[in-house]
Amino acid sequence: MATATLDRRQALKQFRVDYANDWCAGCGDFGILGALQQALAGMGLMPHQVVLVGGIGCSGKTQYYVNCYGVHTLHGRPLPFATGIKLANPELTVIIVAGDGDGLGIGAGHFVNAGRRNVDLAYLLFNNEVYGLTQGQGAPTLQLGLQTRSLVEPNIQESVNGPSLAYASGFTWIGRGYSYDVRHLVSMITRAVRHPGLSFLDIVQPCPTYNDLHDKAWFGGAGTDSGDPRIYDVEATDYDGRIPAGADAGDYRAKVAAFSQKALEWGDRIPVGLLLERQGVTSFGDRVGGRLQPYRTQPPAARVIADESGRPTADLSAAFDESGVD
Ligand SMILES: Cc1ncc(C[n+]2csc(CCOP(=O)(O)OP(=O)(O)O)c2C)c(N)n1
Ligand code: SF4
Ligand SMILES: [Mg+2]
Repeated sequence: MATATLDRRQALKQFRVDYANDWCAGCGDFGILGALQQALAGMGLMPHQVVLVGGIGCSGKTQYYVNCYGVHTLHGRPLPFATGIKLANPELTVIIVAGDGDGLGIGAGHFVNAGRRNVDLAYLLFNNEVYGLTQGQGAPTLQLGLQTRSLVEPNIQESVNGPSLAYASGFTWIGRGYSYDVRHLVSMITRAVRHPGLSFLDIVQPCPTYNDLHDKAWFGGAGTDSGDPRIYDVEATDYDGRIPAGADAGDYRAKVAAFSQKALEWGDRIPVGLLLERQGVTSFGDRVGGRLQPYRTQPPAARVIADESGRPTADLSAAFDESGVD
């Protein structure tokens, strides 16, 4: 059925599944799941146009709970899978759903190198500061000295700042959302997906089972002098993280300096919203298309590679000629 013929409720329903979900009651993952389904429906996408690529973790089960294509990859490896899927079939909307351990621990090398390529993907990082699935070890986003429920002693390692690493690696869109503010998160996921390049959405996601320090009450302002919510919308202030294409070096540096402050702001105030957008950077698909002429009109997924009997039909002579192989 064409999207245009569906009302909002029907559009959302087509991304829902009717089988059991085994996340713990009250987990922040539920807010992300609901926001993701709403965002996909709101963009007018159909399930066959979307691929969710999950890592390993509680977060890595998300693709089972959305009715669309999904791949459950190895721990830390969703980015290489997603890169291949997008390059093979650029028409697909490809979204990574992965934990902070998956993306910034074991998968950190892929994270950095994906940034260099600026593939048109959206990376949704489920940031709960713990390894939820394996019972609460400290994740790379857990700050030095914090002791969450499963740790026998306070965390002995420094944390990784996801937005800063994303910028340093080359991600061209960097934002943050909060899993218990679903309305705002829908808009952030939508913007991350629509960005024509690699986007990183740091989603602050309480894990009520293993992260007993940063729970809903803490994000809501418990323990601050003012009692105000820690989470605030940075775009409701005079902060503007957009860097237009062709910005001069001085403007660029000023934007990045302001971004660095926001990226590191964590404690009594935690900004959500768009933190940085480098506009007009070519995507990896554009670069490949500029080099391999048939790619734009005939990406791998659109090519006929075998006849009806399964015999290969690919003509590799041009590639051999170009490479000088006889
Ligand atoms: C190669 C490999 N090493 C370790 C593991 C064990 N393991 C499974 S999930 C996980 C961490 C999950 O944490 P995170 O990515 O933060 O996801 P969350 O469960 O918090 O959503 C680990 C270490 C594994 N599955 N594969
Ligand atoms: S362990 Fe934590 S992250 Fe995993 S499902 Fe339970 S509450 Fe959610
Ligand atoms: Mg985690």
